[in-house]
Amino acid sequence: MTPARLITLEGGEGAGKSTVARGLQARLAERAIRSLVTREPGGSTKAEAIREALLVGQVKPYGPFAEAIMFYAARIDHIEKTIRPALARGEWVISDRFADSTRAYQGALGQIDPALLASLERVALAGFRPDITLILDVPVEIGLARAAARRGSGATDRFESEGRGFHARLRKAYLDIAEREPDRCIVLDASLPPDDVLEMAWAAVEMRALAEASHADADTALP
Ligand code: Z5A
Repeated sequence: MTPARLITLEGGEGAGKSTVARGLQARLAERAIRSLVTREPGGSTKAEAIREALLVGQVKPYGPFAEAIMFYAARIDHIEKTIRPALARGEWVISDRFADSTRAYQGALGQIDPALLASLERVALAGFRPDITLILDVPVEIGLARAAARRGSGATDRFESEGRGFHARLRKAYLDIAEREPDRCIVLDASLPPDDVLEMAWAAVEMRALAEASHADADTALP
């Protein structure tokens, strides 16, 4: 049997993560693989409550490190209540954002020593990590234009309202993560049309997660 995998989708505003998440779930279903699409911040009852506070900017006055801690409080509940149980049931999990978002966003907001963020991640995750992370890379202007078009006349949230410089630092932060962890991360050109992005995402999942799963099956098969 194919072991369940945790796939995370990362990227800046309007990169197309939710679109790819739905597409990957459909592709997995064609292979008769059950999956759960979830998101961060959120994905469990308590984490969704924390999401609300974070996105309206209630934690902003306490500074980026306090925000990082709150993202981790939500993440711990999300892992325990949603992600681990789904993996234990044999369902693949596709999470729209995960720990790299804290590295990139709270890191890009500045003033946080990367070593401090890394310590927080180490303590909170205790080695738990995604099997594969797809980083949807899109030029800042394109991502912000997509997010604005989708939002219409609705209000921007805490992070959408940050300036262009922030979003440029964010993009670089994600590319740096991918460069440091090439075994886990794959960067996709998310400026292409949705169908092309999904094709690339699916090819990456087939190559990394499904191929590894087949090898694992072969390794454990009886002669
Ligand atoms: N945050 C943080 O700071 N620290 C953390 O640790 C975590 C999160 C976990 C969550 O916002 C915020 O929390 C986020 C980071 C911060 N910052 N903001 N803002 P959210 O969950 O509300 O939003 P988001 O994660 O940024 O996602 P998004 O803006 O909704 O975008 P998306 O999921 O990447 O894109 P989409 O919904 O799939 O597509 C957006 C639009 O573009 C939509 O109209 C699509 O039809 C269109 N689209 C999608 N793909 C394409 C392509 N390929 N071509 C053309 N148009 C496309």
